[in-house]
Amino acid sequence: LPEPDLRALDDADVAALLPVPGAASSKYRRGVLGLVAGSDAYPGAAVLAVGGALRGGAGYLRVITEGRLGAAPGDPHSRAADLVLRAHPEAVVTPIAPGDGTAMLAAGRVQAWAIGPGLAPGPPVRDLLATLLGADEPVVVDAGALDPLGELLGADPAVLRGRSAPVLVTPHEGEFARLTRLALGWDPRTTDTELARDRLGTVRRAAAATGATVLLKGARTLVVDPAGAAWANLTGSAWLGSAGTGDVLTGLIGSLLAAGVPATLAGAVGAHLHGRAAERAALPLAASDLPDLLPRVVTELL
Ligand code: NPW
Ligand code: AMP
Ligand code: MG
Repeated sequence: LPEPDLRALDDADVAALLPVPGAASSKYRRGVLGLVAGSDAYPGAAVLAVGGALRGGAGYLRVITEGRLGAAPGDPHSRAADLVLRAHPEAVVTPIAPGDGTAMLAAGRVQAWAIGPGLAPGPPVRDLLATLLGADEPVVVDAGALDPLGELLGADPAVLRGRSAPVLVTPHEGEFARLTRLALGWDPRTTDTELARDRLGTVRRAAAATGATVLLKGARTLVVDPAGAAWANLTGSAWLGSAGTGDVLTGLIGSLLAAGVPATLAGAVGAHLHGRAAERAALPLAASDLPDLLPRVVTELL
């Protein structure tokens, strides 16, 4: 690696960091993840994120989808919830009205949150996110929750500094440019040039300025915490560039956070496992193959 201060995890490191249940474990102690994902427009993103979370080892998965609280099965306002339950009956799913943070927080015992896959960016998601940031669990923010986070940071640059638990953002390059424009006023065209010139330095500046741990996805995924500690991911392949793979990663990282893995390592371990799953996929890979491949990857590691 060209940068001396850039670390990378190997399989042995990841094996040592993976949460493994012990005799005193229970579904609650292994980690309860609250996953806010999926809408009428993008129900599939919730299914993919749930797959990543379950195969990331979450002990208990609470899924909040955008719809309408109390919507009966078959109601269009429970579309994402219906699909998730059909694919993953072990998930506990609640459709809520867009922006209804009270209903969301009523989900008990949540130890970490993941928010964004398949959500429509806008004021309702911004309100949900503000509610989560006001609580004190670690949060992974992706996809439709990234612009809302950028707006919250733009309005109050210290919004993440007051909380004791970390926030991990997982943008692709397009989302990174939008997030840094909204949060920090960076010009998106300059950001693209800067990323090409000095990817690590640019992500470091974003992490330091926002107070979030930043996982920038792409052919060379980097994870950088606000203090500048940085990991490069060495697994995966260009076959990952297909719709929905990032949604799987978000659920996977969320479950690691819920199990107590520190944010930056949860990002690095999640990216490593996600990439290994991609390396084992039959080609061309589809995002929904990845959760099914994670058990082989983890079994081989442990
Ligand atoms: P361009 O084309 O390069 O000029 P968006 P999204 C730019 C959900 N999904 N990778 C690019 O600009 C997600 O969870 C649901 C990608 C483009 O204009 C989100 O909620 C699925 N884009 C929602 O869809 C499966 C890059 O950014 C823009 C880029 C939207 O997510 C699919 C795209 O960003 C999807 O996961 C890069 N490296 N670099 C489902 N089955 O339910 C620049 N761009 O508009 O946020 O779109 O990533 O598809
Ligand atoms: P998303 O854009 O949110 O669906 O996330 C895409 C996922 O695919 C991330 O994990 C990226 O790191 C990965 N990915 C996309 N393009 C490539 C590439 N060319 N090489 C390796 N990984 C990629
Ligand atoms: Mg995505």
